[in-house]
Amino acid sequence: MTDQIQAVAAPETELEDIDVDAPLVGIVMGSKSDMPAMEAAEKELEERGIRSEVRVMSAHREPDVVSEYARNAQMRGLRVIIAGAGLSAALPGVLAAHTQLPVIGVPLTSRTSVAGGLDALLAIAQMPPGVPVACVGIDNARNAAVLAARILTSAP
Ligand code: RP5
Repeated sequence: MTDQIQAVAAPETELEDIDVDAPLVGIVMGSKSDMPAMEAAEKELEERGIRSEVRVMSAHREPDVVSEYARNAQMRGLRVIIAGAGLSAALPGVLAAHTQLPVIGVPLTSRTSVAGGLDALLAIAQMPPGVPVACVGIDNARNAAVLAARILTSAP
């Protein structure tokens, strides 16, 4: 009898462990200086009722943090990652190297860009075959959020 009660109770315990408020979209950027441009993604997702989280981590300055975030993302319930970076914008590509989740890159016009963000756009878009990163327009974090919403609503 005790065993039967435990067998019935186990699934309830598992359900309690699932965080129903877990974010679906991770919004990541290479520097705090990217925040003003990337806030548009958070705002767009919020208006659509899509839960997101915002993190600052640099592919060049904190490669281990980026790798760990990407490796754990799917397990934590994330479904899409939006990654904004300027200059030699490695962040979206490095994230994509460590996760199977779709990654949407946002090239940013960093203060010290010598090419008005074109450097970041090429760094994000020109990924090697087999490791895709979607790329929206320069500073167009809002479009990244719209694309993330479309991915979320089209997946089964
Ligand atoms: C990139 O370098 C960041 O994404 C940012 O756009 C740019 C400059 O970073 P900070 O020097 O402002 O931290 O990695």
